[in-house]
Parts: sequence; structure tokens; C-alpha cells
Amino acid sequence: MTGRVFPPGFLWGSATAAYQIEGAARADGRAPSIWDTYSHTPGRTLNSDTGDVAADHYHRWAEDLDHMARLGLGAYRFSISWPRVFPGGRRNQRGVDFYSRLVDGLLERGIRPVATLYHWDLPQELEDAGGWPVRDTALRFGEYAAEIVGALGDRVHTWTTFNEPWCSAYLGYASGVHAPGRTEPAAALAAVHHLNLAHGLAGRVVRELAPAAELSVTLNLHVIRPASGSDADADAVRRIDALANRAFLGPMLDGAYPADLLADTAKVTDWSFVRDGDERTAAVPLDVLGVNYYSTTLVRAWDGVSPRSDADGHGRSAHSPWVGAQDVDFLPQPGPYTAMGWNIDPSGMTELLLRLHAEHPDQPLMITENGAAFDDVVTPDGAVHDDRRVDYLRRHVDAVGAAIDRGADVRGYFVWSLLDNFEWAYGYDRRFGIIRIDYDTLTRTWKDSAHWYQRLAATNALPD
Ligand code: PNW
Repeated sequence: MTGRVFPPGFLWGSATAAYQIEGAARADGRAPSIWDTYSHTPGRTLNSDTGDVAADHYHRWAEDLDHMARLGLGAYRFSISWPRVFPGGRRNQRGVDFYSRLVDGLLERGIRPVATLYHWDLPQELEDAGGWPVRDTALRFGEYAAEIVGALGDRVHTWTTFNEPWCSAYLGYASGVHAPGRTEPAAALAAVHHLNLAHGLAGRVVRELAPAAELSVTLNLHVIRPASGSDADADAVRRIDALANRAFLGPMLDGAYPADLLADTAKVTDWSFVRDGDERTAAVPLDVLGVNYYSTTLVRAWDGVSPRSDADGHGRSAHSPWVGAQDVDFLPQPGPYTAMGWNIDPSGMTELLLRLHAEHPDQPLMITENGAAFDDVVTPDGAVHDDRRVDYLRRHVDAVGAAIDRGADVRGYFVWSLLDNFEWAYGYDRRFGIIRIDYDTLTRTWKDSAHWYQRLAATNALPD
């Protein structure tokens, strides 16, 4: 796998998200988001960690851009905090100025800005008005998008509407392990729809206000495998594929929900929140489809008798994110595992990219997240040896190359993450960065993986 060369112009980037790195939660007119509320609610996050300070990127952004320039990155994927730039539905100029400086700083360093409009930080006032289960939230998202796309426009190379709407809908409103922590299955499906609708509305805004920019969305598509070759297990795969993947790919790429999804969930909701024209609105053509890949999923049909595994890796909630699929069981998988407990299987990366290529041959693809949390070893001299992360990245980058060899049109790869950061419900306990954050001093230290990634970006080939 060493020595593999990537196509000329292949983009090497890194990714972060606003609430996970910025801190400065009350600075310069920022209003609370659902993640402020959730992380400040006792018992919701590990060690009661919050994003109040995080990596303090809001104040250290210039230093972080210098790290990216030294890494030789071609692109940086970050997210814009809605409650920072549009609190209460009004433009907050100081918040807009922060992202304007960030974008200019990237351009000065020759790094393409890839901006995500929504990486999970819904303004709390909109959750108080019902959140993603209500249609009005999608309309408010369109207004916010118009404001910030109007302000930054074509300086942003790629506008991404949403990061992982799967997480927002099912972890936020069904299992409750993410903000706002609700456990209402029907509401989760309404959230799915309003996220799809909001994607289409914002996509149209991008087309109109930033015609030279590229448009994308990032999905955490699941690679789902059956426990056996039985018809029942194949049907379990089909059902989870509908909830996890086709609930978004259907409207966004094909302009319609899959019929089996509506039938499978008929006992949960009648989908009457879908209005005429919504599915077509969601299907705004994408310049690039962003794919986040970490792990695989193993399912079987549950016989109703044997003990369940429920090893779906989505936390300790008593509530399943898999709305209406009580008769599907999630099985533990062979290791090795990352510190998240997620199994490591690079073959899933190749499989996923080839599936997307087969189903949508003309759709350019981008890996917008891939990476791993491990307990890094810090030596007395301050070096951070993260061999397991280097190995994880090497094998997954190689798996991307294997998909390209077999025809997939993959344009780039973004490592998650540039910095250690607030890993949602797991707080600061799980570290995904290629740069270590000392949370006492907020100093940044390159891990071995950062040096390795620097060579990859410089040579456009897998280092030995
Ligand atoms: C993604 N799951 O989150 C996010 O886009 C990042 O913000 C996050 O830090 C990263 O992956 C690592 O977790 C996910 O439970 C969170 O399946 C949870 C799941 C998937 C992705």
C-alpha cells in the first residue's frame, strides 16, 4: 500500500466544527445553541464537559491557520456557528467578521475554504420553537444561509449545507445522545424531512448568491453488512439502509423518499409533514457529495426471543436511533477498535465509495471526514507518538485510492480532525486530532500523524 500515488490535484485537507473548537461561547454577541444547553445539563456529557472554551480557536485562529499552512493543506473544512452570525434571526456583524477574517486568512495562505452551514449548533431559540421537527426551522435556515452566503459569497470555494443530518435527526430526537436530547421517534422522522428540505432551500441560496462556488452536503453514510446470507438478514440490511442512507440520498440526489422507508415507518408516522414539491426542492444538483466514513455496521433480523446485542455504537441510551426497526439487532464486530469502540475496517471505505459511484456515476465524491480517536502517548520530551492513528489513516487513505483505481470519482480527503476537540457527548476524553491540544495551556503540539500527513500532502502519495 505504500507508494500509492493519487490523481494530480487531489485535495488533502483537514476538518473541524465550530462548537468543537471555537470556545468563546458568549463572546461578541453569540447566542446559545442546543449544544450549550445540552452540555450544561448535568449528566449529558462525559465529565460534564462543555464547549465554553474548547480549543479556543476563536482567539487562536491565526495560529491554527499557520499550522495548516505548514502542514501543506490544500483545503480546510470548518463550520459556521449559526447562533454566532444570526442570533435571534438578525445579523451579528462581529460574528460574521470572525468568519470573514478566517476565510481571508485561508485564501492568503492558498488554502481553499470549505464552509459547512450547519454542524449541529441550532440556535436554542429555534429549538424552543420546536426544533427540526417543525417546518419553520427549515425556513429560518434558509434565511440564515442567505445572510452568511451573501456576506462571504464566492470567497468560500465550497459551501456545504449540512454535516451528517443523520446525527441531527436520529441522535438528537430519537436516541437523545446528542442535543437537544429528545426521544421522540416520530419527531426524528419529521426532523429528517425538514433537514432535507432545509438542504434544498439553502442549496438554492448558494446557487443564487454564490454562483461561482461549489455546492455540497456531507452525509455519514453507513456500510451495513448482514450477519448471515439469510433473506431475513438481507431485509434487515435493507431497512437500516433506508433509515440511514436512502432517507437522505433519496430526496437529495433523486428527488424522492424511497417507498420502502415510508412503508417501514408507517406505524411511527404517516409522513404528512412532506408537502408537494418538498422532495424536488431537496434535489438541488451537487457539485460534490461529501462522505464521512469511520466504521461499519453489522445487523441481523431479531427473532424476538434470543438476547439482543444492540451494539450499534451509539451510546448508552435506552432509546434506539433506529426508528421503527425494533426487529433489527446490531451485532458486535471483530476488532481492532478505536477509543470510540468503533471497529476498524478500511474495506468499508472502498465499498461505500464504489456503491455511490455505481448508483450515481456522474457524482463527484469527497471524503469530508475520516480519522480515529486513540489514547495518545505523550513522551517526557513532549512528543506525541500516535502510531495507531498513523496506521488507521494510512489504511483508510489507501482504501480511498483503491476505490479511485476502480473508477470512483473522488476529489479529495479531509482528515478528522485538525485539532483535538470537544467530541460531543464524550467531551474532551476522546482525541481525534493530528495536533494535540493541552487543555490546561491550550498549546498545540504536532503528533506523529501530523508529520505523516504533511508528507502525504506534499508528495500526493502514501509515505512509506
Ligand atoms: C462525526 N455515530 O460525528 C462528526 O461529524 C464530528 O463532529 C465528530 O467529531 C466525528 O464524526 C467523530 O465522532 C459522528 O454515533 C458522531 O454514528 C456519532 C456518530 C457518527 C459520527
